[in-house]
Order: sequence, then structure tokens, then C-alpha cells
Amino acid sequence: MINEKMEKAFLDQINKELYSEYLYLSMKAYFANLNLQGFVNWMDVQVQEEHAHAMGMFDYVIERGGRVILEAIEKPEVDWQSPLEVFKAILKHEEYVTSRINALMDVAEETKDRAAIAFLNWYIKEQVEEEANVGGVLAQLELIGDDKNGLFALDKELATRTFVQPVIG
Ligand code: OFO
Repeated sequence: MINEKMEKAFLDQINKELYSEYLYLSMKAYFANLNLQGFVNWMDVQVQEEHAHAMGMFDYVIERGGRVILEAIEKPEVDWQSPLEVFKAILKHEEYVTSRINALMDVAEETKDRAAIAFLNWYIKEQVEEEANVGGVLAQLELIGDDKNGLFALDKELATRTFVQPVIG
């Protein structure tokens, strides 16, 4: 059975993962209006990944005998200055999420919850990948600068990203 402190920490993180999903959906809408369909696709994969992250924790809390209580999801930002600014915001957000996953691991360690530690190891590794993926696109956008052809070439590349349902835990 999950302890109360651990359960509360997981519920808080489920809310943050759902917020991530919502934020990336808002970014997907931004790119749709710019008619950058590759970026729309990239964000769509990101949205699905965040949903999977939230549901992984949702299922885990229930599996451990806990009770999932959902809270309101914060309103996401709706506007950015450019694709570059979007990716700067994503990286900043992912770094924040990494810090929250680390805090969750701290609670698991403090409460000596070995099952939660094993489960959370997946999320620790996933955050390394998340930051690297976003950082890669951000670096390309920085190189591209104001070059429209470069932006369209990147858009084509981002159109090839596909979602793979992760096996969490
Ligand atoms: Fe769930 O990793 Fe991004 O936020």
C-alpha cells in the first residue's frame, strides 16, 4: 500500500504531467496557425507522451492501493514570439519537470518506498531523453535564425516524428 506522503506527491505530479500535455496542446495550436505542419506533428507526439506519463502514474497509484483525485489544470500560455521562443519555453518547462521528478524520487527515498524508487527510475531516464530531444530542435532553430528555407527544412524533418506508446515502470 502506498504511503500518504508518496501518494500526495504522485497526485501533484499527475497534475503537472497533465499540465504539460495541455501546454503542448496549446503550442500545437500555435504552430497550426503558422501552418507549420511538421511542428504540429512534433507537438502532437509530445502531447501523447505527456498523457502517457500522467497515466503511468495514475495507474501506478491505483495499483498500489491509492486513490487518484484530480485537481484543476492551470491555463497554459497561448502565444509566443516565434518557433525559437516556443522551444526555449519547452526546454525551460522540461527542466522544471526534471526537478519535480527528482523531488518525487526524494520522497520515495525518504519514505524508503523501494517500489516507487524502481518505478520512478523510468521517469528519471525519460527526462534525460526529453531534455535532449528538445535541446536538439532548439539548437537547430538557433542555427537557422531568420532563414525561412532552413525553417521549412526543419518542419519537414519534424513531420517524421512518430509516437511510440512507452512501457513505463
Ligand atoms: Fe512528462 O516529461 Fe515532459 O513534461
